[in-house]
Amino acid sequence: MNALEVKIKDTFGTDLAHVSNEQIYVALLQMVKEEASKKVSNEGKKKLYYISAEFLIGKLLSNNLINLGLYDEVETCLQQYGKSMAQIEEIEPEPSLGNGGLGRLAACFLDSIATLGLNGDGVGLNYHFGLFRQVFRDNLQTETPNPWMEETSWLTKTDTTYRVDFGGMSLTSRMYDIDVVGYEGRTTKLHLFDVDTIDETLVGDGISFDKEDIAKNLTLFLYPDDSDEAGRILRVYQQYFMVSNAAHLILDEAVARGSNLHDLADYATVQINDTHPSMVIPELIRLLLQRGIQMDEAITIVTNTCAYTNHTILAEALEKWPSHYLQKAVPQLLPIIYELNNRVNDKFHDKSVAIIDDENRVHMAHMDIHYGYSVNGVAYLHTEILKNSELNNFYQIYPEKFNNKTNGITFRRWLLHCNHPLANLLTELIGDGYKKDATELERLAQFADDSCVLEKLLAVKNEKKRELAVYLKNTQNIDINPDSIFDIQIKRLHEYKRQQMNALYVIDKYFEIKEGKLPQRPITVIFGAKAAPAYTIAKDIIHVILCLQEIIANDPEVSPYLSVVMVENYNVTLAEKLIPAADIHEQISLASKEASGTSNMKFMLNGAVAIGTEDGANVEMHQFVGDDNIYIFGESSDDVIAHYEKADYVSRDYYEQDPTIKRAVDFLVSDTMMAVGQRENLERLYHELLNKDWFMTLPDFEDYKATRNQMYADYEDRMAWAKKMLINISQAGFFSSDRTIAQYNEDIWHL
Ligand code: 26Q
Repeated sequence: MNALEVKIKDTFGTDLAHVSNEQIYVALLQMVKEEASKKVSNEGKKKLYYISAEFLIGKLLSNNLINLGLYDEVETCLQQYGKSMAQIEEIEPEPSLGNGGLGRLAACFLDSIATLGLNGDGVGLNYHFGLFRQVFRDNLQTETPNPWMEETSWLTKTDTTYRVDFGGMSLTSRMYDIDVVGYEGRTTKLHLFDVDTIDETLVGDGISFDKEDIAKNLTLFLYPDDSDEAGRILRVYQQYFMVSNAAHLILDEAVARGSNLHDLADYATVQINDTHPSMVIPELIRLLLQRGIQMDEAITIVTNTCAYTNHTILAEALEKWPSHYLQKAVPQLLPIIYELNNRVNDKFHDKSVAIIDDENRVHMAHMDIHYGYSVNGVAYLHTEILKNSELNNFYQIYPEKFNNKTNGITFRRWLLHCNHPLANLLTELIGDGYKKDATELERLAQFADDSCVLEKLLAVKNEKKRELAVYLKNTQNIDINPDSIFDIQIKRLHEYKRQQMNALYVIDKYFEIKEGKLPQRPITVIFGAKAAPAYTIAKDIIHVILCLQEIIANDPEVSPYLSVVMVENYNVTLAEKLIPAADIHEQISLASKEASGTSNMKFMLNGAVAIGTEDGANVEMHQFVGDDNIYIFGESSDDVIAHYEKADYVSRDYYEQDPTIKRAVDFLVSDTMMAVGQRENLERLYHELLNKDWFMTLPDFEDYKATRNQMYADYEDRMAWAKKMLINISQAGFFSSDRTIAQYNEDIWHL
């Protein structure tokens, strides 16, 4: 009997032939937890604490089996009983403890920290409901709760508890752990803090809940973005709860490893993932004061311990908490924040670098930059923009603190787990060294003109496209034609990401087909995106896409050549199915706005070709693959930044001067759209594009259209296209999160 058979026998007293898939899942989960706990955890004198409000870990079963080296054995065993891992995976709920890129990055980083043997843990919150489940009704997004914790889950309850004080009350926390299994079985931990008093029955209609009783609701929900006004103060409670627990843990563990706290920076380093955990700075100072250290020294110690990562230049996403929020939720921190602010003001007579502004708002990023030892951006261009424009005043003061760490992705999940046929082909061609050293993918380049290899690559893509078609049919009752071009845009719905520009292209193509200008091959445009529940325009854009989906599907003139599909409830699990099946991926953010992007890297690794602006990590991808293997269009970030400075962009001019644009925009409020959509939503988006278009879709439209059409034409030379796919894969090695984490360690953490 192998390990799984033994486990089934021990747990259920019977054999594999007589248990349900649910029982197999439970047995495998327990087996993996036991195997993981037997592995050595990474150790060392100095330890990293990666604090993040989000860890979008996704399903863990297959990934952990792969990393433990057990996957093949389990799959073979299941197959003997007529079952497969794919069926068992379906049973696992996805822990969606993140919104998007930032949370998924944190999850990839933990995988790499474990794999590289670094002494580092993640610290976050144990949300009872992950990011809302998206349900489409009447072509509109609605939200329902998304539970993920079941009786048997990946969580292990620990005995670690702390008292966390808030204004007027205190709570007792509890730490839960998830083992993070790196490749070949090295482990670290993800610590998720919770309170025992959470009341899941508070949840009312949809995802609404009583926001008053903190003891009952503190960790109930992950915040779906920052546009929900009502819950902001609860967000402050959450953030403080997270960092206060982290700070206690950090100090206790450092002391246990031999620190006298004066030397804390030799024992601990804290990576602050965006500003959500920024209160860890004043909290650590507060705890050091309590333990008898003087203010001057406490500030120095903490400054030498904390490092900050910035993930955005969008002003509205930079957290500024009104001081009365902090006064209410965490009054004990305010005197410390005032002290930090006074020191800044005494030293620099420049309001733009103050921590507290004239409206009494606390700028979390400013605190991080003054009182941390490192500030990093997440792609080359992003870091340059931080240094030269957004944070230039800070860069002038602390040039030595600024550094770039271009994001990366874990190849275990985004290739080995999600694309077995491709991984097998790569192993056949270049051996399996690439699984540990991603730069070995470069060896693929020798096959760039080998038609036999290129055919195989196309066959793998074809297989994954067919698999996706079956999956979407079975799970969402969506029909797609696997012989069409799959052109995919998947990411949070945000105006700066410009899903609306993609939709305008679809409208234009619809008109062309109506006029008899037919595509050489059918095109399937696939979207996946959740909009923050309070982000009205984002929801309007989803509405437009769903309306287009319906109109085109029901139009026999158009549907043989074009189809639009918006998958429901886009999440990590769906990404793992969509990415391997993509021919083309859309990375079309307004230049300067996307800090990095990480799905771009996942698509590249899976042999899809990008259409994109020179934004975020696209810039580096372009440098790696060269002009022939990526389709770049649109205004440069410099020009975009200049438009904002001069405030000289008028969308109506483009609308009036370009009949193609006018035709597409007008269609939003046409009778055809009104017949399937809501007037209010459609008119609002129409007026938004006409009168504002803050993210400048119209000026880039013609270039976008021409570039995309060129791409479809080039797709017809199948060998030339396969070569582009191969070059993309061969150049993806740089975007491994193992490389990113090695650089964090080398330049920032020094573990
Ligand atoms: C802020 C305040 C209150 C409530 C929520 C928030 C909030 C939540 C999530 C603010 C921002 C986020 C998420 C940001 C994010 O995902 N940024 C992305 O980070 C990726 C990893 O670095 C980049 O690749 C993307 O470019 C960037 O958009």
